Amino acid sequence: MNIHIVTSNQGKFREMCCMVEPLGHSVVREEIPYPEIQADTLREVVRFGADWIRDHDDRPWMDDPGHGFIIDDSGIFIRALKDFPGVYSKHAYFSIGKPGILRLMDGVEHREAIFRTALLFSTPGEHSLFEGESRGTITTDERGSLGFGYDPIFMPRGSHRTFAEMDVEEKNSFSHRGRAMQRFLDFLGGTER
Ligand code: ITT
Repeated sequence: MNIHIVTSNQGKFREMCCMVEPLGHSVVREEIPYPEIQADTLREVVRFGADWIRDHDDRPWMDDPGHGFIIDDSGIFIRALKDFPGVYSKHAYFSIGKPGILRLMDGVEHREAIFRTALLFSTPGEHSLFEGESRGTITTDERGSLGFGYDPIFMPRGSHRTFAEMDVEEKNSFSHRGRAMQRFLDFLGGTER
């Protein structure tokens, strides 16, 4: 399968490539700016985005059944903040950033959070949705320099290190995106068998 990963985020691309390439699929990154609607769920965001891309983009491979594209919308849902930033994760990242999140969590004892990914794979005539989540906690300070986004402040359950203290393979083994990708790859394996 030829897989086109539509993302502006190099970090996401690296994580997905790392899981897909060893299976022999060809992977390319596509910069197709699509509107990210403000919706209640990540699922709605990727469904709208994929429909929009199919309606507005006419790259030659779009109609080839041997080619499909992926879009991924992710967010971090912090229980003590009533699931904020959640679907607003991108906006929060560029406004208050990680320091702002840590300030909101100042003195908070119960620091549980869930990272979620909705990943949509689109081939001509079919959309398939895969989800993944990773439960963990928000740290009290930033730790680590790997990864991207909120990685330095999220520690998955079962580890004493943040995602930013893990290499790509290790993060994938714990992460929301790694789990959604695994579901996608299982699906792909099933359809190609
Ligand atoms: P796209 O072009 O693929 O949409 P994006 O960076 O806009 O890339 P999202 O809307 O899915 O991606 O992400 C919302 C925010 O959450 C954004 O600030 C990301 O940096 C951050 N984020 C997403 N996945 C993450 C992960 O695995 N680890 C840390 N931060 C993440």
